[in-house]
Amino acid sequence: MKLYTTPMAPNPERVMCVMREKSITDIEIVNVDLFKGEHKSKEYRQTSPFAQVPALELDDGRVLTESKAICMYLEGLYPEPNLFGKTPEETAFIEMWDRRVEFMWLMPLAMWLRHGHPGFAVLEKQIAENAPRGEKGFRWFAKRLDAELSGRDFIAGERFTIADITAFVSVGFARVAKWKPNAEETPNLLAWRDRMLARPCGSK
Ligand SMILES: N[C@@H](CCC(=O)N[C@@H](CS)C(=O)NCC(=O)O)C(=O)O
Repeated sequence: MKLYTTPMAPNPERVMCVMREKSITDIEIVNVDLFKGEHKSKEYRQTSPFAQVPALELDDGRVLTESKAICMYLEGLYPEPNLFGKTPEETAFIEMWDRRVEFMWLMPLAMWLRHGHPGFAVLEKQIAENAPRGEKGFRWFAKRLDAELSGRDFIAGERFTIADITAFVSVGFARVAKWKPNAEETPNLLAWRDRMLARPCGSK
């Protein structure tokens, strides 16, 4: 299999984190340079019709896109360690948190950066008022998540899951906005981030 990816970009990084946690090393990595517009080429669009990364080309030539779908596929192929839940209840609670983190944290962050950071003008027709809306949503959810983490070590419960991965790639992407968890405002998030950095997911 072949994974089309881009270093530092949050959605591909979600898949790369799953690969590191599951010690998956037999997938060929192909880097696509978004800032050079390689993903918009006619050739790449034949692989990924929406011109996005990540994209996983299967051995039979079919292509799977959408980071979460790729992560779920890898979970099926490499079940250990389990990241998506072992019982209906656990799976549902993990999914609840993963969706919250993706939609209420990663997406506002993407809006903040894509509309507010000059480096992203090549990818986005920037609308200035979207940046503060995204920033506000991102900062609000950071505080909300910090409060949740005062009572547990991981985003979705008592163990590391895909929800931690989605949150961890969000924190990585937030560095571009010069945002980091800090001891004054988000101490629990800071401690959680340090736990993530000590895992395979955090090692590059
Ligand atoms: N929902 C998709 C989103 C994929 C996505 O937005 N990828 C970004 C990189 S993180 C991309 O390829 N952007 C290209 C562009 O904006 O032109 C997923 O989860 O894979």
